[in-house]
Amino acid sequence: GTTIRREDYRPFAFRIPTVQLEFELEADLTWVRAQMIVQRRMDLPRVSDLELDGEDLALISIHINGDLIGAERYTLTPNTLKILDVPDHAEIIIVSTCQPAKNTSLSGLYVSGKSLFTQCEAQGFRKITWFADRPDVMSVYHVTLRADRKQYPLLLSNGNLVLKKDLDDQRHEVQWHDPFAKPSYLFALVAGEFGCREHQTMTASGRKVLLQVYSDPGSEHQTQWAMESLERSLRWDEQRFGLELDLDRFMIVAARDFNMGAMENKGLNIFNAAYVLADPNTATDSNYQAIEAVIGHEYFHNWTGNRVTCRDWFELSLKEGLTVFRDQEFTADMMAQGLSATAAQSARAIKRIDDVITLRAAQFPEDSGPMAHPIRPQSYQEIGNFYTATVYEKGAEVIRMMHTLLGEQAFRAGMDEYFRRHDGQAVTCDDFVDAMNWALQKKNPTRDLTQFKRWYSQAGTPRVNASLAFDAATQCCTLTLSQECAPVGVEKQSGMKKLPFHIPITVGLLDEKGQPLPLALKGQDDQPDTEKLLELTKETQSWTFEGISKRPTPSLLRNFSAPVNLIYPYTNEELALLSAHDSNAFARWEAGQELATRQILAMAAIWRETGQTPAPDPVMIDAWGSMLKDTDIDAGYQARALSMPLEKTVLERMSAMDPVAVAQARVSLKRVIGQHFCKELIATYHQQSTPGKYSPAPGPAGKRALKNLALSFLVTAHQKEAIELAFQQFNHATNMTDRMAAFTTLAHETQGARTSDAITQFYENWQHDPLVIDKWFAVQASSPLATAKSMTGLMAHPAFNLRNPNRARSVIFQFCSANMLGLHAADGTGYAFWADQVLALDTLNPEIAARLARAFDHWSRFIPGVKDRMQQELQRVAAHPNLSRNTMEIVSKALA
Ligand code: DPP
Ligand code: ZN
Repeated sequence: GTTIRREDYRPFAFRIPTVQLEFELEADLTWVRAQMIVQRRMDLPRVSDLELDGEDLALISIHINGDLIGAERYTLTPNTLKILDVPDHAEIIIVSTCQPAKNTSLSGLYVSGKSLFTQCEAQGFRKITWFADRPDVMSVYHVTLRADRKQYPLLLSNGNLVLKKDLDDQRHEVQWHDPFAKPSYLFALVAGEFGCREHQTMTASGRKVLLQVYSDPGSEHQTQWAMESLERSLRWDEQRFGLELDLDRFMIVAARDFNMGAMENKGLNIFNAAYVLADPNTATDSNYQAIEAVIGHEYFHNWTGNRVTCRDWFELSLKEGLTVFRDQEFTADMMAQGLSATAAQSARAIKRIDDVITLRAAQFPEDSGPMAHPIRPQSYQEIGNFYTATVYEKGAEVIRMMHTLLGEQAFRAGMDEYFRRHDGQAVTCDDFVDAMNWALQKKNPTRDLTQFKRWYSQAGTPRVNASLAFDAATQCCTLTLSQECAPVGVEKQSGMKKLPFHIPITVGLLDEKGQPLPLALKGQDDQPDTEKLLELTKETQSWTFEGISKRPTPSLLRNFSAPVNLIYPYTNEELALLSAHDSNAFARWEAGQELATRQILAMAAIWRETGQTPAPDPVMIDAWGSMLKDTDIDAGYQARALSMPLEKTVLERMSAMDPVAVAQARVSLKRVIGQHFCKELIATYHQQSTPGKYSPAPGPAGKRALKNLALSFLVTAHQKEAIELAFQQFNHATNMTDRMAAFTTLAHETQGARTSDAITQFYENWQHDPLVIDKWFAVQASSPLATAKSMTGLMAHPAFNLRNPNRARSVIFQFCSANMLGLHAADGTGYAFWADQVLALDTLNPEIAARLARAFDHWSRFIPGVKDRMQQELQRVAAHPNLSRNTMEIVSKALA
């Protein structure tokens, strides 16, 4: 494939200040007229031809300044239209057609159900009309939509509604105007029949705005939470960042077929229905939380992404990292709202824990594999492959580190400065850091973020080794931190010399009772705190604390203050001390997880040798017992603390990954705990009931999480009474959270007629709701009992449809990336299934196929036997003729 490089960026030689689009919308053939004002940029070297992008379009005509031009005035290749020798100022009209019903890629203009939708990020607009389809060309759009009144009663586009009229032939016309200049990737249109929930509200400055949530007719009762989340998002951005909605109306439309989570098109967000629709009977607590987070995320893009956008796609993290950080803070603030200071700290810790679990499960593996890239990549073959956990989640971590280094107030000043400098522009990550640097230096002129910028250009997860030296004679304790980060991914080939990162590390020290010690830096602190932010900027640095009478236990990387692997030679007893007493709720959770991870690793090693798993260290069992009995802590927090670490996170710690051993060891440990604490778990189960009306609020959601965790431990332990409880809960649950929890544990841990009845019954009760049926498929595909053969059976079910990404994800992705035992079955059928599905998806939807292809990124790190078979299937995919550019980039990098 062709590699596109960041350093090759050149500004576009023309401006296109206005675009008028006209559509005659029809599913089979849509006619598009694009009229644009084109002005040659005199501040740049002169380029005579106007080169526009296009894909799968049929050209009908081109006019320049009123004249129809002939074929001698342009050249046309499959993906470019070059108009030769254009005047300095020109009005260009291009008429073309496209075929939405044939568009299975779900990028550009496409059909979903009976409706038409668009998805233009990153490069879908070129499938609608020829254009300079790049984010640094910003235009004011006026859009005219014409379509059949009956089939498409609702016609939406960006901005404000300016005109609506009926036409002859049962058709009608609607015109929209978006007053803000925007890049083409933020264009959107929707045509179809929808139900609508509306809400009038006021911005902080007193402007009236109309909020609308559109969804399939009859699903309006499922959009209340989405609307409430949208209103909360408006308020939060006003309060925390002083940012207001800038349009008269803001629309969200739910689409059943959608490649991603959602899309922040100006004023017309298009969402995967999974992140809009919810009611207590169909959505779980985590669905509710995800909806609020994604609605917040897309809404926050209106400023971080739309008002200030990216210069080119290498700068994607400029908007994504920042907006993920903003949505994380939004959720944390919502969770902590109205709580006491201590309760708020634990609520924020829960959110942080959930985000760190995601980062470790998705981003850390990426950062150590063939697709490793800095948050601002240097090169790509297909930009669709770079909507990654690194750009998003690690990008958010990098913003969070700046927030930690600057503090809330200076960070806010930096944000204000960023908008003051760049509103209405397409800019770079450097521009953002420069604004933050300005704010940092205003606070302290001696500081700067120059070294910090390395987070944008170097990939990989740094490893920070910590050691502690205690000197009883001087009562001093010295903490030494050293960092290393070997080249990863493309860095390996380029022989890049990596430089030390600027790493903020928040630490505390605990005495032998677990009490916090004052941290008096030698000769510096008059009034020492019990927590310190250390800044590691060199390869190795030491800090000496005075007045410490006994060797303390360090509490390191509190709140996960940097996206690094921190290694310290803790004893299990020290970890148990931290897990029982650390005043930092995040670090307390982390210590317990480290204890469990060590157990699983040790058990996996012995299982591999002997087929047996040894008994876990009593220190770990005791630690779990104390956490279980600690009734002072919040139930949601307790549920996180008692959970087993994810298989993926444990695997990442093995030099030769043995997926089956890890899965077996993890389940054995869970079983031992379930058996050991049977009485306590049953008590916990009964204590955490949430009678009354369902609410997704953190309080009751936390109770359900703890109750259902207890149930799952007990069922894994094959506790008879618990299996009975699970069936009862499944049959009598009054909300989907409880029903799904019971259903999952039964389907995964039990077999027999009652279990298969439950599976049948679930389908029969919910077959009318596609999002619930996604859950039904997902539970079966992630079951330890699932095999490639049973997957083929599931895919033959009439409700399965490979073209619907949510359905493909619920079956194929669940099996290939969330089912260790199924994928890694000894007969190799799991691997062959993966390859078959990558190839099947690739002809329909390359973006989704390439995502699935990534499930084999780590093939070379597996144990012999496993890795050879994975490699063979990768080679089979790579050798397939006419592979999409998307999938080709993934498999060729994996095999390189
Ligand atoms: N920009 C979208 C989002 O992350 C994805 N295309 O919100
Ligand atoms: Zn985003």
